Amino acid sequence: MLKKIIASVALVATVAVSAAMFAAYEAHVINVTAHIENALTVHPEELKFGTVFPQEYLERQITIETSSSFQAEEDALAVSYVIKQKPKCEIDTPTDGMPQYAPVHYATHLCPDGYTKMETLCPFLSKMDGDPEDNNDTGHPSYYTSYLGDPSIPGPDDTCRPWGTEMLDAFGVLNKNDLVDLWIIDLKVPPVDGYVGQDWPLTCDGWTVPTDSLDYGCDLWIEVTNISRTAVCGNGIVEGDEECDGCDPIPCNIGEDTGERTCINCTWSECIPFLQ
Ligand SMILES: [Ca+2]
Ligand SMILES: [Ca+2]
Ligand SMILES: [Ca+2]
Repeated sequence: MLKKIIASVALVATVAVSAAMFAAYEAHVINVTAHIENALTVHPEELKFGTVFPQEYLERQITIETSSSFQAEEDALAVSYVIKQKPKCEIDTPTDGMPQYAPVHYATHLCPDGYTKMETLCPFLSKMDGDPEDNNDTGHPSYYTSYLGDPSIPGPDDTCRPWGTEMLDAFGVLNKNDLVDLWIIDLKVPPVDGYVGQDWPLTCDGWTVPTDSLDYGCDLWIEVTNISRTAVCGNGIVEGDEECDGCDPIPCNIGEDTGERTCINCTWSECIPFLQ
């Protein structure tokens, strides 16, 4: 009995010691919070081409701009994004209150329960830079190139890129000097399998849709890939504390002499007079 008591006392003592070894006598609290806002606004949220017919050529526009909260954030300099094309899902049995369409799951690319992937419109859409002046976006042209420059009038000299080549993503950048990007999304309507007319160019063989009288769909996903808060010298954009970036020299005067300042490491050099 005595032995037992000693054993349990010893046990309690051990526990008490180890508790003392890990006791905290001082605490500091770092508050971690984040207010999350979207960096981009996209208009419109839906592009409807409606009922279309083979050989028609239609264009729609979308704008992608920095959100007002991004613009208000002084040290947020640039947003990079990608425009991807993904399958579109349509409801199996229309029910009141349920949307007819749904996007695929962002990671698995599967449709939600009760929805099925539509026949795809994706390969027939282009994503073209509608405002190339900003010089920082890369679009992806249509599968169809019109020899005469007017895709609505097909001719035998028109060409298509090889069938089955993947439609690549488009890439865009917005910054404090480039707040809105304009993109042109075009649809050159292909013929239906089994109804291809003689003027559909030979290189466009295979560029068809499987069935007549059917809704085709495609979702454009605009995904932010990077937010930059640091000025990058050499990217051609004057950001943050930069005075210049990759631009031509500017004229200047020293007394009666004229000269120029050059952009060195994103700062203007002193005024260097021209040699007489
Ligand atoms: Ca642009
Ligand atoms: Ca841009
Ligand atoms: Ca820069």
